[in-house]
Parts: sequence; C-alpha cells; structure tokens
Amino acid sequence: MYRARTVLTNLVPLASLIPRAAPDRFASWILKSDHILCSITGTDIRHYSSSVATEPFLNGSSSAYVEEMYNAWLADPKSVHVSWDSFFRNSTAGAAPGQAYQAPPSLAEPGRNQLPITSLAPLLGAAGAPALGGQVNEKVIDDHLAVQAIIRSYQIRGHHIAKLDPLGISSADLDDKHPPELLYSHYSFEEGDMDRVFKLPSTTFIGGKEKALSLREILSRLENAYCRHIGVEFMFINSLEQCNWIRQKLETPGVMEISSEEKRLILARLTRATGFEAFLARKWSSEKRFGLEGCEILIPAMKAVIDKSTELGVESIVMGMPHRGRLNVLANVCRKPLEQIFTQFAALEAADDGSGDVKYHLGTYIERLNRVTNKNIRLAVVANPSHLEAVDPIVQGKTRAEQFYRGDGEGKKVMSLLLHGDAAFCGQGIVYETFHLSDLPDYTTHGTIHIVVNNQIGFTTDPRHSRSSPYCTDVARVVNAPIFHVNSDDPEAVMHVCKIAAEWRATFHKDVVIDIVSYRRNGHNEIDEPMFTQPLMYRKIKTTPHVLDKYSKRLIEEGVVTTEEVKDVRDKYEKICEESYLNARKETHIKYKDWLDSPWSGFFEGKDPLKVSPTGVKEDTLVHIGKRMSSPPPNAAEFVIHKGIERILRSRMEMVESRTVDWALGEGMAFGSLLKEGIHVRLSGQDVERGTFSHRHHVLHHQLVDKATYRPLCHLYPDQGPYTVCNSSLSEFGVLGFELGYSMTNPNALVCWEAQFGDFNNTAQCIIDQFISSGQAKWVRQSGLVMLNPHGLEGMGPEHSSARLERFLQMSSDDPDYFPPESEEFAVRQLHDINWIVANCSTPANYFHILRRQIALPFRKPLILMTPKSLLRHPEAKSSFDEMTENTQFLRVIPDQGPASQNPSSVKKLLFCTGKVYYDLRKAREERKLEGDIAISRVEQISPFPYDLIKKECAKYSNASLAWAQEEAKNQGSWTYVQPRFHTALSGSRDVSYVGRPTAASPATGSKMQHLKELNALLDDALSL
Ligand SMILES: Cc1ncc(C[n+]2csc(CCOP(=O)(O)OP(=O)(O)O)c2C)c(N)n1
Ligand SMILES: [Mg+2]
Repeated sequence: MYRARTVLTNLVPLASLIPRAAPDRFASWILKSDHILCSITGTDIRHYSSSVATEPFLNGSSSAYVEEMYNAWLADPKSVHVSWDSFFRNSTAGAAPGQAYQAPPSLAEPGRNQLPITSLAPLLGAAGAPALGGQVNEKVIDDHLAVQAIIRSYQIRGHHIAKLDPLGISSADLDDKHPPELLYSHYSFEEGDMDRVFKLPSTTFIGGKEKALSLREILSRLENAYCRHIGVEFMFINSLEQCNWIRQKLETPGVMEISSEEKRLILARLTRATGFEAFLARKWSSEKRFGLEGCEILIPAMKAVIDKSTELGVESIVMGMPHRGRLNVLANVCRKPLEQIFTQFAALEAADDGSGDVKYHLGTYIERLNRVTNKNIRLAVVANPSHLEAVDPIVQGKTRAEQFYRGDGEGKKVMSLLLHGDAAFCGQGIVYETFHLSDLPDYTTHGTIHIVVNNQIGFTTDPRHSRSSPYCTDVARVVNAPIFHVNSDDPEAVMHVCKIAAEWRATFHKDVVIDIVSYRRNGHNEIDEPMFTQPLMYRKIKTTPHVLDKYSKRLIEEGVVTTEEVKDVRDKYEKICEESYLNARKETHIKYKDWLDSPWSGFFEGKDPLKVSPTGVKEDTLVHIGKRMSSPPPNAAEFVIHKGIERILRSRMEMVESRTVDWALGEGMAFGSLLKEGIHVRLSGQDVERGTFSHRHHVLHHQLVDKATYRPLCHLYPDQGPYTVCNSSLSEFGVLGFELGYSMTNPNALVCWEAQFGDFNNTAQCIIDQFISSGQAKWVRQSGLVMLNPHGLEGMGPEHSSARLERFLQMSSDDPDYFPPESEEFAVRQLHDINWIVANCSTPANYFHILRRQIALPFRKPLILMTPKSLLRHPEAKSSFDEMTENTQFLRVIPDQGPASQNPSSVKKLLFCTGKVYYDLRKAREERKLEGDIAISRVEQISPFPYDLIKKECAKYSNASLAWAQEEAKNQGSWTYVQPRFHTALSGSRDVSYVGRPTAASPATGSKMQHLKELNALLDDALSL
C-alpha cells in the first residue's frame, strides 16, 4: 500500500502533455444491488472523485501490482492495458481519487452471468449502489479481492480440513481447528452473497473454460479440489510455474474422472493386495510378516506410479522400503514368484553361503514386462536392516550409479521410489540427510517419489508423542517437494495423486511425497495386541469395512462390475496362491541368491576365484600420470591458478623427476592407473576435492573466473574411465550410505568415501554396522567400497584423533584362534573369507597397491583404511617408483630393513606396530642408536591378520622379546585384536607384551603437554631393553 501510494503521489503531472479524456465512463466492473447479483461489463460509465494518493482500491495486495503497472507504463504506455493507460494519464493529469479510472470499451461478448453495465443502469442508482457518474463501489472491489483471497486460502490451507483419516477420528495434521480463512464469513460474505458471480483470477483453474462463477460454485469447486480426500501442500514452492502445474492438476473440472477400465484395474490390484495378506494370515497365523492390512491400497498405488513412470520413459526403478507390506510389494509389485516368498516361511536350510536375514528385510531384483505399458521394466528392492530409513541413501546412491552408467544425465530412464512409515519418516534424521542430497550436482537422482504408509501409529506410539511437526511429512518441505496427503479408503483419489506424482517427477525432476493416510488393522505385527494402547482407534478399526469391500460395493453400484466378477477375481487369486503354496512345500532349500538386489552379471563368471591381478604398473604410466598431476591446465596462459598451487605442482614435478611419490601422488597414481584401465573412480566426502589437509588438489580453481575448474585426473588418457571427485554435504550417515549404494551397482568401479576426520565416521555407524560389515553375510551382496579414515594421535584433542580402529577390528569376522593352512593362496583365501579388510598403511606405495588391489581381486570386499594426517607431508613417508612398478605388490607386513634385519639373531627386541607411530619409533630408535638391537616391523593389513608373515617375522628374530607398540589407549587401537592372534600365530610359544597408553575413556587428551608426555612415555617403554 505504502509503495503504491508513494508511486502515485510521485506521478509527474502530465496534464500539459496529454489531452484529458472525456469523463463518460463508470469505473467499477462489478456491482452489487439488492435485486440483481451479477457481474457487469462496464463499458460506458465513468466517474471522477478525490485526489490520486487516496485511490480507494489501493491496498496491501494491489499496491505492488499497481506499481509494476505504473513502471511499465512509464517505460511504454502501450505496454499496459488501455484501462491502465487511461488511469495513469488521468492521474498524472490531476484527476481526483476514484476519478482517474476509465474502463475501456469491451468488444467481447458478455460471458455467462455477465451483463453490459448499461443494461443495469436503471438499477444502479437505487439501494446504495453508486449512481452513474458517482463513486466507485469499494465493496465490489473488496469482494473481488476477497474471493481471490479465498481461492488462495484454499490452495494454501485446504489440506487442513481435507477428510484424510479413513477412520474419521483424527486429523492428519494433528489439529482439529478449522482455519478461519477457509470460512466465507471471515471475508464478510453472507449466505445472501452465495449466488453473486465473480470473475476468476488467473491463479485458479476451477472455472475450466468459464471465466466467472458464483461464490457458491467457487467454494464448492475449491472444496472438491482441496478438501475432500486429497489434501495437498504445495504453495510454499518457490516457482509459479510449478504451483500452477499442481493447481491445474487438481482444480480442472472433471480431472478425477477415470474410465471403467481403470476402475476395474484398481479393483483387480486391490483384490490381489488384500488376498495376499489374507492368504498369509490363514496359512501362517502366528508368523510375523508386518502385513499391510489397512493400507492395501499401497499396492495399486505403487503400480500406478510405476505404470505412469514407464509410460513416461522410465526403464528401471530402484526401491527402498521398510517392513510394512514388504512381502506384498515383492509379490504383487515386483511379481517375485510366490513360491520363493512362501519358502521363506518354512524352516529350510540355505543352499548357499551366508547367514541370511529375516524375510521382510530381503531384497530382490526382477526384470519383467509391464503389462499396462507393454514396456520392459527392471525393479529392484534394496535389502535393508531393521534400522528404519537407513536404506534411503543407499537406494539413492544405487540409483545415481545406474543413471551414471546408462548415461542417463537427467534421470529419465532410472528413478528411485522410497517408502516410509509415518513415525520413521519424521523421526529418523537420515531422512533429512537424504533429502539434502536430492539436488546436489553429484548426488541428485533427479527426483524421488516418496510414499508414506501413514497408518497413524508407530508401534504403540501415538503421532502426538512421536512428532512435533503437524504432518509426518513436513521434513520434505525443505526441498520444496509437493506433498499429497490422501485418504487410503478412496482408491481413485490415491491413484490420482500417484499419477500426478509420477508426472511431476517426469516434468520437473524433483522429489514429491504421497502420504497415504490409512490405519493398521492388526497390531504392530500380527501377534501384537493393539487394544492395550490404542483402544479407541482399534474399536473403530474393528467396525471399519475393508477398502476392497467398500470399493467393490461402489463399483457394483456404479454398474462397472458385477458381484460375480468381483468374486471371480478373488477366487482366481486365491487359486494362484494355493498352487504356489503347494509348489513351495516341495522345496527343500532356500536360496539367498534368489533375494539378491544387485546382481553383477558377468563379473564372477569364468574367473578364478582366487587369482589376484598384478597391482604394479609400468614406470611410463607412473611418469605420465605424475606429470599430468603436476602440470597446470593445458590452457595455462588463460587459466590463472593460485601461486600456492603452482608451488605444489612444482614440488610434485620434482618428485616425479626423482622417481618418488608422497601420499597424494601415490593416491593419484592409483586412481589414474585404474582410470587408464577403464575403471570408474569416484571419491566423495566432505572437502575431498582439495583434501581436508590441503594435500590433494584434484580440482584446480581459476582465480579470476568463478566456477572455472580443471580436474587433471579427468584428462589423463583419451579413452580412460570417468573420474568423479565431489565435495559432499556435511553428512556422514547419508553420504557414506549413498556411496555404498553407488558401489553396489558396478563391481568395476573404485568408490571411495573419505571422512573429514576418522572420528566422524561414527555418525554413520548404522551404515558401517548394518550394511558394510555384514551386507554380504546377510544379503549375499558384495561391495568394494573404500572408507578413508584419517586417524592418529597428533595432539589435536579427543575429537580429531581416532577413527576408532578398534571397532572395525572388533567387527571383523577373522577367527582369532584359527591359523589357516599356509599355501600360495593364503592371502587371497583370507580375503575371500573375510567380511572386510582393515588396514593402516605407512607408505604411499602400499596405499597405491591396496587401492589397486580392490579392483584386482576377483571378488569385492569393503576396505577400511586408516589414513594419515601428518604423514601426508612427512619427508620420510615417501615411496620410490621401484615400490610401485611391475612385479611389486601390496605388502601385508613391512619387515625391518635396517641393521637389525642384517643380524637378526642378535636383535633383542622385535617391535610390531601399525601406521604413523612407526615413524616416531624409528626416529627415537635412531636417536638412541638402537638400530642393531631393536627391529621394527609394520603390520599394514591388520585384518585379515597376516598370521603367516607374523610367524615368519618372529621366527627370524628368535632371540628377541616381542612387543606390540601402539599410540592408541590399551582398550583402543589394534591391541585387543592382535593379542590373541599373535598367540595363535606363535602357537602360544612366545609372549607379546603391550606398549602404549593405558586404558582410557576418551580417545586422546586435549592437552598438548599431556600428549607429548604420553608420547615420550610410549617411546621410552617401546625402546627399553
Ligand atoms: C532406527 C529404528 N529404531 C527403532 C526401530 C524399532 N521399530 C520397528 S517398527 C517401529 C515403528 C515404526 O513405525 P512407522 O514408521 O510408523 O511404521 P509402521 O510400523 O507403523 O508401518 C519401531 C519403533 C527400528 N526398526 N528402527
Ligand atoms: Mg506407522
């Protein structure tokens, strides 16, 4: 208002320039009289009144618009409608308020409910209406603005009063209040105004082809679109185009109408979904299956999403879902053979390796023809643990990888579909982390469709105690995802929102949420008693008919199907289940492989399962990669790099020329040589492009041009594999999960995640425990993911020191009491049998080899690496090309190579250690001149434990005492892992003592002085004879 008034008061009087128009037209385009309620096209009437700055129609909502018009008019009077042209001319000429407006003559035929104002002229003088040539009727204008506000209110808040709960007892937004702005009385309308006709604004589609409607009709159509069984939240989206898109999908008259064919399809699908649960309940009444009863509509809903998406070009869908209804999804969405599902209920022995998982966690992978679209489709349901929502980022990573390998840069062919429970969706932080990956360039999957099975309960907990947000879906608002709440007992409404969601994703490639508000007919599982905690809800549920029965009745009444047809469809499905049940009973074994979500076709076939390819490379390759990594961009003259980077590149070049590598160069050469072999390498994590410790610099930034970058490793060879290095969001749980999912898609890729500091990996503990360490055992799924965890006590305090090596070791499946038979294949057999590899390399060459070995192995295992901090720049932590060229390999143990090794029998002490502490020990040994007395041997691969090499090393120093030295506290680091294994390696013949810090609760001291004191004590103890 202020803005518009300012504009108007500042208008330059143009009276002297513009001839004044004749005052013969009336300003208002709508009038009300007590007798006639209609809109009027004002063509011939005009009036004048007071000063410009007090124009009566200027208020908060119109002022910005007027200002815009005025500015446009100033620039070009023809750019605005003639009515505004006339208004501004008159105003600037000094016309009084209310007098400047001059309606243009209308050439259009008056629409329905419209009359030429001239025809009403006789009526306007009476009953308080303005007389011709008199005042503008402010009320009429206000009423129009009020109608506009009502429409907007429904679009924004209609969902609050939508009838979403099929039980009719609660409100999906936990609020029973009726927002006042959805009451016409709030705008001073009365029942008597209901038949007045109003012109519709351009922000609504309720009119269809009609431009004006009565207030009664407007309200009824808005109620229909926004307050029946669909409640949509979308007006927070910062895009007019997207808002209009949704308005059109919901408001256009008749938009919900579907054909009889479609209705029959919904009924058929609902019949299967219901029949499946009923069948399981009958056959295995006391088995937990987390049935879908109460939200059976999920199955037709998912199928509708899949149908529409395939129709729009999607060929592969990666799904993640919790326990609820999972078996039904496998059976009726993926069409997994029922026999395989039913055998899971029998206590059968497994035909393959692994420890397996409960049936409602298993994954699956199916390729089949979509009968509705007649197109082939791949469906994968990713296996998951009990940990709700933890699978979300894994699904996204897997989807992203599939898009990447297919060259599907816009997500047109591959998409993800995530299912959630209401309590988990709002309660688990990983949901938020996953949403925040949705629009990041190297993490986006170009839109995910989320479906919430909102049964309005989480185990026994009422939503009022499980969330603080109105809806369980509010977390999705942060990424501007539209959210469709829908009543599960209105199948057609559910299908409608599913169709919109699929179209939304295909159109905008952004996330969208479908919140199916439903109920849970049984307890949390089939043997739980829900009446203990939700008596009211469950009394109501007991009297609520099944949605299948309601919908069948409705379609019979509509004449779409007959009672016989309904029964026939039910009986047919029952027969299918019975036949499969009989077949399943003939099975003698279950096969975990039937439940694999990521088959790597062709990877294992024809391979010697124990043959590792060489990891050393030609010197030429090292030189070529080294030089590329040490050179500025090829267009160096234009591409200005930072002086500090120039220095780093120069020193890299010097290293290459002297045939040495530091940590960063060793890593770059591992990546580069794999890229040369066509392997895709992806490095992701916080600040990985530069490297937390500013050592890597895989992305060079133009110092003068924003966003101009150069990635040397992407330009090594013309036909190399693709290299992705990407700074991630500040998340561990989400991003580590994402990279794990990425690694599951293609075995011929080196996927690495780096923690900023190793400590932070514990916020991703669930991914580590539930997926990485145990994924293969539970789900026969392999992954070669590499976790890089900066680790080491360097006086930085409790939180930047320990990557918690002890935890990874404790979760290793390596048997402490078993020394495997010694043979040529000892090392690879161990790797084959272990759940993951834990290592702490002390040289760049060994780091180079262990990274390359990930791909050289004939199978895939996760690699957990402790990585250095100060060693990145340590002058001695360098390797020669000689340790990386052909015929070199990863060294599980690096034996002492100094004077002690020359004369082992006189060595008094053999110290074993791992990682960076080696350099501290070596320096202290040198200072104390003990090189001949003490041998130091480095255990580079801690798990699986190198029993054979440890035994050999100890045998070599037959007269030496043995000790394990570590910088971590006694209850941390490797000690508790290596101690029993030393015992096994030596058959208990020699003792190994512990040297290091005492037990501690915190990983490291916060005091620098204390740190140095502890380090000196450690060195003293280690080197005492
Ligand atoms: C991270 C995590 N915490 C706790 C649980 C235990 N739990 C299993 S199901 C469940 C309730 C889930 O409620 P909701 O998400 O609404 O799904 P519903 O079972 O109602 O379908 C809980 C708390 C779990 N599985 N995962
Ligand atoms: Mg629930």
